[in-house]
Amino acid sequence: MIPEYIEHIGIAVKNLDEAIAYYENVLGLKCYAVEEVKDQKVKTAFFKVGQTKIELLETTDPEGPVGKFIEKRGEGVHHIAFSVKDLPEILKQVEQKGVELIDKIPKKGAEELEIAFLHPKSTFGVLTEFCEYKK
Ligand code: CMX
Repeated sequence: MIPEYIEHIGIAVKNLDEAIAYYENVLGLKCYAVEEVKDQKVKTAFFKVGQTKIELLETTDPEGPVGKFIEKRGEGVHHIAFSVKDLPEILKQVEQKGVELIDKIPKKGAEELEIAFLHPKSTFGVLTEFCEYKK
């Protein structure tokens, strides 16, 4: 299993509009999409940096994963996402290697991606996402 590239880096923020303004006005990037992912209890904003994206994450629920993360650890890098081919098969392989999966079956993420997370306790403290375009 070799990830193709870093699809995105997820960054937890308290206020999406304020964070978007920073990425646009200071870094000069353009926010090309804002999307709510109900299943993940987040509102997301996307920027492209070459082939990789920055995904800003604002929680829509204090009890959601990003709400709890900000409460416990504050704003900052929340996860790293690798683009892969044949996500279901890769999840099986990774689990066989003793890594704890958060999602055994891929879910629908932002941007019509199929996504699945590995537990940060199994990945040296980095919440790791695999994602695959199905279209
Ligand atoms: N990165 C690294 N460590 C993290 C973490 C993160 N993003 N989120 C939580 N942790 C740590 C916690 O600090 C805690 O560590 P300690 O035990 O040392 O305190 C440990 O993981 C367990 O945390 P917890 O609070 O007991 O468990 P949670 O209920 O917060 O769940 C996690 C943590 C990772 C299982 C949960 O956040 C999850 O299922 N995440 C996957 C889904 C997700 O993050 N969705 C949002 C993004 C969606 C998108 O990109 O579209």
